[in-house]
Amino acid sequence: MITVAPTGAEHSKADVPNLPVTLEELVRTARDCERVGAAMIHIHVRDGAAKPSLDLGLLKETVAAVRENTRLIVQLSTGGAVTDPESARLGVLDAMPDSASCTMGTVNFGDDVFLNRWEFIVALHKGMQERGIVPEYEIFDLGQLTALRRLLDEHGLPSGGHVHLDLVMGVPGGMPGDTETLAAALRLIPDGASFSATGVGRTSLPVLLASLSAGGHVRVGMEDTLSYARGERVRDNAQLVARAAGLAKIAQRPPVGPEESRVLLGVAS
Ligand code: KMH
Ligand code: ZN
Repeated sequence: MITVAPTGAEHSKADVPNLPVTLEELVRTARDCERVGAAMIHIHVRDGAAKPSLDLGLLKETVAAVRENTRLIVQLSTGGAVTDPESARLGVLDAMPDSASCTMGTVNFGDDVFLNRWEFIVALHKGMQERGIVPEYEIFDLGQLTALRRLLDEHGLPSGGHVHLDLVMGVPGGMPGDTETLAAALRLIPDGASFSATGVGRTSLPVLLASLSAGGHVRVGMEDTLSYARGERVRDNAQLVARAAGLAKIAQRPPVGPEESRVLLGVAS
């Protein structure tokens, strides 16, 4: 399964003019990425000034537009930007996406701190259980896999009954994006869980290849990397998805579409 994370909250439109920030750009990106092999889209929305936003109206409009134009599994970020308050991040669930991210601990995030207190994580987990939203647990460091096991032990399985997580590797302050660390993570993944992996910046390709070889799913996109190759900027998100799909085929693990991915993740059709 290939997830595309097309926008994120960190890059500015002024610095990255090809970053999809308007609803129209996002829908076009979603369509293009579905065509070349994506099954899920991880969305951060931007406001009219291209700034990251957790406005509920915008989120609802975005979920509806992507659903209308694609069959992609729609995942909203509850991580938002490092400055977003917990209340607004929890409020994302009221947009009723198919899936939402749930980061399993606090991590240094470059010069910032991405704060995820235990009580907040539990509130997100329970909020998704109540609404029938399937979480993707975001893992920025190995100890967060231990926290995930504790969460499941104390608060039960997520909606859909299946556990899916994404290893977000190579964030300055989190775990490195390399094969050794991915292999170390495998030992800590809860039994029966599926995993995806994302390498930030120049770790994008090593992590993609390591995950494919380890039986994992993959996430790519301009949220995570703006460089396609040494000295070459990414043209658009579909370019990254197409490369991931090609490598997956070479690895004899051809991409699965949205329908098969819904069954895999326990997302209702
Ligand atoms: N923007 C980062 C602070 C998520 O989407 O859930 C958090 C993030 C994780 O991107
Ligand atoms: Zn994100």
